[in-house]
Amino acid sequence: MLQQVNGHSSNPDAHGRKPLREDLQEFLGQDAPLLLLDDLTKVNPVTLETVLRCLQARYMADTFYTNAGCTLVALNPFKPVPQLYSPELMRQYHAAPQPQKLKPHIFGVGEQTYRNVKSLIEPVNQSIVVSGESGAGKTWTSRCLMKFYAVVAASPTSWESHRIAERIEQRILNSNPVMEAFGNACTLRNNNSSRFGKFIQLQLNRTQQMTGAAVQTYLLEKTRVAYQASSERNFHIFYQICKGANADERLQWHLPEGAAFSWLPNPERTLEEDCFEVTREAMLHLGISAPTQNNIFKVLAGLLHLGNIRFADSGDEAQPCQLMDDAKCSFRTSASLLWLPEDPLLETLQIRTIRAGRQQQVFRKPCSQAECDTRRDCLAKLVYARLFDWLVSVINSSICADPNSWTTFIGLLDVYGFESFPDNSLEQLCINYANEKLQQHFVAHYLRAQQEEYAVEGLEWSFVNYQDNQTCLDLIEGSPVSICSLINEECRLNRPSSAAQLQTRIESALAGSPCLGHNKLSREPSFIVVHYAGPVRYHTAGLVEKNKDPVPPELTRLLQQSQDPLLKVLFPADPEETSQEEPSGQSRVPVLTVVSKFKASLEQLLQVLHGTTPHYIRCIKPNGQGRAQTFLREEVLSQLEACGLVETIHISAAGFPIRVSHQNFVERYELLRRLRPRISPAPHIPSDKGCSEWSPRAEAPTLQPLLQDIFHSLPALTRAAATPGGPAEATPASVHCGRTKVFMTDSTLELLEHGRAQVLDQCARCIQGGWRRHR
Ligand code: AOV
Ligand code: MG
Repeated sequence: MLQQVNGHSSNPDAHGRKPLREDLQEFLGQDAPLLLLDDLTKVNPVTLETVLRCLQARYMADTFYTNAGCTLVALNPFKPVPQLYSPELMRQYHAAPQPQKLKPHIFGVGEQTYRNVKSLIEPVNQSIVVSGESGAGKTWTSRCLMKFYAVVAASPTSWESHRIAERIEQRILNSNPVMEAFGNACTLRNNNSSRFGKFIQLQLNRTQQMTGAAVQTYLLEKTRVAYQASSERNFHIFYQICKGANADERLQWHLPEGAAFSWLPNPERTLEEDCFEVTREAMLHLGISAPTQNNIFKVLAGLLHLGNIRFADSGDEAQPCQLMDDAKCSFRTSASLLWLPEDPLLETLQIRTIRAGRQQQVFRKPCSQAECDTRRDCLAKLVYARLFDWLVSVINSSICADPNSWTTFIGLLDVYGFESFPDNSLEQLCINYANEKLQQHFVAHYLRAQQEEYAVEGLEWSFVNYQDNQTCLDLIEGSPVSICSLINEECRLNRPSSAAQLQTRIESALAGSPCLGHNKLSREPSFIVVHYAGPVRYHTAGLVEKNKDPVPPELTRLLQQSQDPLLKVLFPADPEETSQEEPSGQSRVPVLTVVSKFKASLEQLLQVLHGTTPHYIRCIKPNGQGRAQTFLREEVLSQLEACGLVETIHISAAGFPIRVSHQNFVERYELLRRLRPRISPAPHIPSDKGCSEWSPRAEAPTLQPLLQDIFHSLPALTRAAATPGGPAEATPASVHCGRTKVFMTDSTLELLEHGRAQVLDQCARCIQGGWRRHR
């Protein structure tokens, strides 16, 4: 409408809001260079376009951090910027009387978080949630924050005596290279992509010194051990041992120079993450001795050899598949490195045992070639996942403080961001589900912050009707029926069900949900979830099987026979195995599915987060190629959507996105007051508190009568607006006068502009009339 009034046209943004005319931008305070705007909520009005322009201007000027209300937006520089992370700068933020007045920076967030713990009489735990898509800089940011706390929260006196006497902060920092070596890999999106979620609690004592830390991990992508998408790689540690082992170790681990492993694709690519020495050194600092390390790497080499095992189809269903000739050597090497007896190993890979009937009779069934491969992969995944969990527990026991030595914590959350690929499966469902949960947490927090700002300005207004993403969460996890419950039920019933059946069940049982998208134009069975960050199509093929994550009990029993000291620890000979029975008619073992486990860990995480004051850092990748000085607007835009910044724009829009200083407001609309009798009869002073309630503490008392007068002309304007072609709707409650600013909705701005244009038009006609008379 503004464009009509002003004879200016441009396209609306994705949310139907139109860019403002240039003179209006000036009026709203946009004459300041975007570069100088440290806070995106100061771009006025907050639209995707203005937010993008501001971020781009800053990025091109090497300004990578920008506030967005209670969030910090971090653009990935994709180039070294050492001065941005120097200990001097850390100390500067730490020493600043008001760190929020310094330039936006992760150290500003870090310091604010740290002070929050400190300043309160009743200490409150804090958390920093770092999010963003793959390669956006989450892990980098969390690492920098850990370094920041290692500097500012270092304990000056306490020297720990573990196996190596050193500061606890150093040990905590050493957990990073170890976890990254075992849990990160090179993907299409990021050379050092984290394949697990991580929450680390930095534990502080009464004097706010860091005394320890505890790490919790989520959903390691263990399939990567046995399967890597083309152009991707396995976990870094495998390349590290193959490239970095010395001559002795090569002999011991059977890793001759240049050996080829099918689970080790793209070894020719050299990454800085391939440095074995860094990992070994860090492990040593964490108390993992050289012999234990040796044992770990020997087992990993055993897995690499296991990956080279191939079976030949026997051509007879009753006969087990045999090892291919060229795989026999790999088989023996693997058995010896894993210290497993050869015959049972081979038999476990070749033959399935099924227990059935009342007496649980055992049947033996030779596996097909594909089944043999699956069992081989499953064995590797099982070992790797347990090894990873064990490492995390060793790290925890090395860095965790005595419960009596800490009182508060700062939690750092580095989780996978929202994902949408052409082919999405259970992994993406879990990841996006986690993001929905975190988004809900964020929105609740953001609403609170907005509400606080209104309170400071003396506004009585509430976001009570704001819709968050609960409907989508109900679809995914709600009860009694949801996507998770339906997938779990398929697992529990243990019946053969096709991908198409699952699709039909989801579509019919959840048809009423507005977040279940219309599933047309898909040849493969799938369903669509409309997430806050956009719709995602999930393929149902293999979903149930992945959710079961079946581990044939024979595999666990086999590993319990290993003589290897590490495998003995990872697979203790415990008769109470938690792994699930293979489909055998009626399994009585309660099924703990991947989804149920993930849901439980997520709920636990959220419970922890709810007990903290959260701080948010949204990492943004300015381009997909990892190039410095390249800002691709479309890519950034989709991330702003995915990381929920657009949601904050929505929230702003749900309240009063237009904020104008009293002075500017009066200057622009004073003419409405003076010429009011020409548009309408003398105004009625509205009793609605939105228009008539004035704060006695308004900052500019001289402006108060003028403001009041303009406000009084609003009812007349509203009537004028009811004419065809006038602005759609504006109620008195859509404009409020705060202590320092006037707050209004888009429609009120339109209304005011409409009135102003009418007045100017009348003036012009008067002048013209006078001129004609004069002639
Ligand atoms: P991610 O954690 O968000 O992706 P990373 O933190 O691994 O992303 O960042 C990816 C790469 O971007 C790093 O390896 C650095 O090369 C570069 N980078 C990130 N932040 C900075 C910075 N502040 N300064 C310089 N370079 C940076 V993933 O874990 O894939 O979701 O699963
Ligand atoms: Mg990462």
